[in-house]
Amino acid sequence: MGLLFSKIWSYFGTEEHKIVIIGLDNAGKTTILYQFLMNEVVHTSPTIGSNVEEVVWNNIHFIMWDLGGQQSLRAAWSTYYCNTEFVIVVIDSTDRSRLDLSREELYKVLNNEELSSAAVLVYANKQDMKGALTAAEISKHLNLTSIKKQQWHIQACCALTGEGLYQGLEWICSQLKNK
Ligand SMILES: Nc1nc2c(ncn2[C@@H]2O[C@H](COP(=O)(O)OP(=O)(O)OP(=O)(O)O)[C@@H](O)[C@H]2O)c(=O)[nH]1
Ligand SMILES: [Mg+2]
Repeated sequence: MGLLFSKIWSYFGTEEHKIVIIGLDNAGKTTILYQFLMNEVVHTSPTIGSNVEEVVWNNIHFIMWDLGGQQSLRAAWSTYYCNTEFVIVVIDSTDRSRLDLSREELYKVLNNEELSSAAVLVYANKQDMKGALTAAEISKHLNLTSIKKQQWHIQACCALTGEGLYQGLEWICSQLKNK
């Protein structure tokens, strides 16, 4: 009965799926959140704490938590993980000098017990910029193929134009169908 009820509930699109968006400061997390919400580029300043918005796409409701990425704020990321179904990791594809740091932070996040069954979408953002690494290069640098516990996917994108963002969301939806 419980299962039937949850299927009907999800059919009517009122079930909410929690997403946390993480990544180093300046990666483009807040820009991505507001592209999803309003289909436009908003002026951002560094996030202190978090932003949370409900994004509805194809009748699927997502609660998206965009977390501030500055070093002093990263220790607080884990306080947001409870009941998280998806982790979006945003990488500034031009920020070569901090890719090692991004990798370190990524594996700290993925090793958290509360995220052991979450699925992971990596956005290789800022593809519009000269010298941006490709998604394949970023995948290699982050050693994504070593992720065994979680499902993962990498998507090239540009938060300013929105290019690639919905392909990423489509992957998330495909994971929901597999559940
Ligand atoms: N060229 C380019 N700039 C981008 C893109 N995405 C974001 N930016 C710019 O990058 C800067 C930082 O974007 P934010 O969205 O504030 O970054 P954030 O990850 O939320 O940063 P914190 O809140 O400090 O963690 C802003 O000036 C954005 O306009 C992109 O795809 N291309
Ligand atoms: Mg921000």
